[in-house]
Amino acid sequence: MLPMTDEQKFFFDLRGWILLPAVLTAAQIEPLKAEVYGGARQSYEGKLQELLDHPAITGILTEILAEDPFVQEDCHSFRCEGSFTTVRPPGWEKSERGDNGLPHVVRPPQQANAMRYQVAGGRIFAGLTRVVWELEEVKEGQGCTTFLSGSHKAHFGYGGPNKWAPNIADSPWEQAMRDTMDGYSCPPGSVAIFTESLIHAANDWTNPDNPRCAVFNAYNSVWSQWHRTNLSHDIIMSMPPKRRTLFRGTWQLGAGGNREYSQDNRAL
Ligand SMILES: O=C(O)CCC(=O)C(=O)O
Ligand SMILES: [Fe+2]
Repeated sequence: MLPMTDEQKFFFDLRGWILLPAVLTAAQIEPLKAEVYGGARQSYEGKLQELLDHPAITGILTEILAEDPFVQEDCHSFRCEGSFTTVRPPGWEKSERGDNGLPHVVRPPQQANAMRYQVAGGRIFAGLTRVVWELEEVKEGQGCTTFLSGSHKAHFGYGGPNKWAPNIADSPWEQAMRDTMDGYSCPPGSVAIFTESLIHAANDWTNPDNPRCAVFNAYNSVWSQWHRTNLSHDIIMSMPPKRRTLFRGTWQLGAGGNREYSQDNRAL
């Protein structure tokens, strides 16, 4: 497990997202791509499950989702609560997504909530966190996920009529916000990590050279849950014991804490 560097902490706190370029080698990417192009819908089975607790991200997730006393050798100190894959051929349009590419968050960070980005006592707690594995080359401005950097710490609303809306719907500043959003270019095998309190959006895939082939995994604190788990006990049992603990029940109090996954200790 690689610890999160001070540079990564600085930029994650400042912007709400970081990119880890070229984490995977070409030889490592090939079987993962074959699974996604072959129809894998999530990252729970096959080789793709190795991405769930890949050593390049576990140190970062431990830093931004856990407290030191809960960091153990035999279990992960954070939860995985969702996964999906996407294949977007050249010409794919954001209208294929339910949200039509509307910039959104999990919950608006202007009001307190359990999924919110926080910093206290010199530590980050990132709430619902997304890890995106890009298995094909990405060129900025041609369809990657985009971010309104810094918006995870916004104190004022997005300008829309409903302060509880988890998106910028009907804001008179929509175009100005879209124009301010950042993207990234990266080689295949790179990872983007962002807090879901950050305004972010899906975009038309206009890159004519290759499809987008990406895996989106969602993580949270061992004490909180946003997504309903969509994963069978049998698939979890096919994972190594430590990886299984990503899916244990969402609680902690008790002798020895909550360190093992089992059929009657699973997040539902
Ligand atoms: O499809 C995309 O690029 C955006 C994905 C997204 O909204 C998310 O991961 O929460
Ligand atoms: Fe999203």
